[in-house]
Amino acid sequence: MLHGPNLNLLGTREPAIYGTATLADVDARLRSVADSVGADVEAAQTNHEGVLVDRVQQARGAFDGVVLNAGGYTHTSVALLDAVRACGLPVVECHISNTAAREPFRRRSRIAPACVGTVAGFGAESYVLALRGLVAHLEASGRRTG
Ligand code: CA2
Repeated sequence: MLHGPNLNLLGTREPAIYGTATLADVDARLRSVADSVGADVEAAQTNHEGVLVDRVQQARGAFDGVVLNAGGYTHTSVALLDAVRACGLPVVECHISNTAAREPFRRRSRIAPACVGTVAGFGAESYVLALRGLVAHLEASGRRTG
């Protein structure tokens, strides 16, 4: 699970858009859902584009797939698109808010073309749905190892 910029602020500001769950709450819930389906989740957050690129690159060989909430870099980062493409793993794009219903600049995702799918708009539950989608995708494609 990779969390991008400003998501460390979850639960502390803008609850009307991003809810009241903290990042620690999200990660704890993901671990519990992962446990229930026999998967392991490692979570990391960074505010830095290059670090996000590093993390996506490093996922290859270490994980079966990635859930990625790239935050604002979703809409701007060709570097992240290239990293998602290059990592060769299934990546599920995830957003707390319904980006399609917000400002026009949030409607375009740079990374979506390289992702297996996108979940957006379900609050913190988006992460759970994204994880379940990723596990289902791995099972259907015979790529689940853990
Ligand atoms: O809805 C999402 O998950 C987003 O990825 C969140 C990003 C935004 O730029 C994307 O368009 C959609 C922003 C993350 C900011 O997170 C905050 C959380 C609490 C308080 C302030 C910011």
